[in-house]
Amino acid sequence: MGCLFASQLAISGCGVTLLLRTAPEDSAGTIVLEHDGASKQIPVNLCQASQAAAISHLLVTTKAQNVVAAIDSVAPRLEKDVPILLATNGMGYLDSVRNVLPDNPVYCCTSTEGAYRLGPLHICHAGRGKTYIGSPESGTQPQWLEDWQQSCLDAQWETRINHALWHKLAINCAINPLTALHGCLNGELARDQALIGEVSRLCDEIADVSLAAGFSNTANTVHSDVAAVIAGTADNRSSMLQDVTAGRDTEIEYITGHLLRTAQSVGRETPLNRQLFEKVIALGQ
Ligand code: KPL
Repeated sequence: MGCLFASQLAISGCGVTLLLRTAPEDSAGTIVLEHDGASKQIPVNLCQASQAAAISHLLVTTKAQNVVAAIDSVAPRLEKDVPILLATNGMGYLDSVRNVLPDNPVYCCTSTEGAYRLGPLHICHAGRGKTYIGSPESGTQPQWLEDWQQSCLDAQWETRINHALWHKLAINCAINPLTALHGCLNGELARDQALIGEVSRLCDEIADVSLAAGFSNTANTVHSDVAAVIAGTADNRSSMLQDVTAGRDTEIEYITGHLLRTAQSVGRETPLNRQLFEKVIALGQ
């Protein structure tokens, strides 16, 4: 997603620098973007994060568990007014971000754009979607959003971004742990009778917590929305399955973990989600 956003912003004329963990061989880089059978080369600047010059806007597209370390690595180059946009799966990292950056305006984003990685700085833009950007702490629409809206991204301001993030989290809670544990494509969750039952029971728990936590829209639609996402992404390997297969840390702490913490704070029981959480944690040990 980082390469997709960077390439679209660069195409529309924004100066874009990709901040990397390690030093690039050359500071002039190229993102290769495949879309609709055509291949485009988009020039961008490359720089090791720890060597970055002053940053005017920071977009973070790391895995949830790496958000704070990524911000920490550039914190000395961030003036207090630099906006930070977090485009990361899951929820529950905002307090840790605030420990590092107490003053900066922080925004969150969730997107239905479809993109996957073909290699380093090489992506396929598989399907167009919408990108919702908002302030989790009740800020107002910033001017830089116009840069996003002038690009090919269909970006819009979302006043209730926490609801949009929770809705995405609910879908990820129902799909990602099961696919990671069973090593199956998303579509298998709608084909296997036992898995169909598990998805439904997960959604019952998620709906219950959503209602108690004030996310009634998600509570009302989670069963049908999860079914629609499973059908629409039937051939996908979920991001959690990909992490498990590659031996990487998963985002479980920020997906199901956040659901469990929320459930506890509103006094609801979520035994099946807890069981899956523990099993996914055990996979990484
Ligand atoms: O967001 C996803 C993920 O894999 O993280 C879904 C919607 C489940 C698509 O695979």
